[in-house]
Amino acid sequence: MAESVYIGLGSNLENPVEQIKAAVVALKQIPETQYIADSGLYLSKPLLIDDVESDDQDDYYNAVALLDTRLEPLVLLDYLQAIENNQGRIREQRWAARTLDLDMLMYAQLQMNKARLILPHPGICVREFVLYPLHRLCQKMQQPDLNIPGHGTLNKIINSCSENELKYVGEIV
Ligand code: A4P
Ligand code: MG
Repeated sequence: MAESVYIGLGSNLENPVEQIKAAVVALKQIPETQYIADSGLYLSKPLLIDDVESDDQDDYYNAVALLDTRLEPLVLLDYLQAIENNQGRIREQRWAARTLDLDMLMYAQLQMNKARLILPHPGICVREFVLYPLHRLCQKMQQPDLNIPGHGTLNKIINSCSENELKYVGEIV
């Protein structure tokens, strides 16, 4: 059976819009997987953690995509990480600037806590650059609400997350 999976895309290095576009092309080529739709592109201020020397990080482009897949979660993660690597992702430091980050936000209603994969993604409920694109994508799919396992419904969670300076900038074309 195919399962619905939401993927968060993010980039703030080396022409981020082109990085996101290339990632969409690559996501469409994952075997046993269908690319259903995406949120379109958003511009967001970098969310930083204290020990990252990155006060001068560029703004991010972010998006959320919906896939239907027959792949198991860890197999899909392998494909996502291969796409990141193909697009020149260097993992020096967590939360450092990056050419491409592909986060598995949700895999159906699965909850999992393994070293390689935590589901839903731990940041999902506090990040405007995840919640607002996800909400727009659900509206596009005419899906009135989405349950985020362990957290509650998207419509409720989004109410306690400010948009900050998030900006919708258009479709990914
Ligand atoms: N991993 C565990 N769970 C998952 C999951 N659900 N999806 C593991 C993907 N990977 C998952 O990830 C580190 C490890 O997490 C991987 O080995 C994987 O097996 P990474 O992509 O190598 O490192 P990272 O992205 O620097 O760390 P992390 O914790 O994934 O950070 P986030 O949550 O991706 O946040 N600001 C804006 N405006 N926009 C952004 O997109 N992104 C980040 C990074 C920070 N600030 C941002 C943005
Ligand atoms: Mg990541």
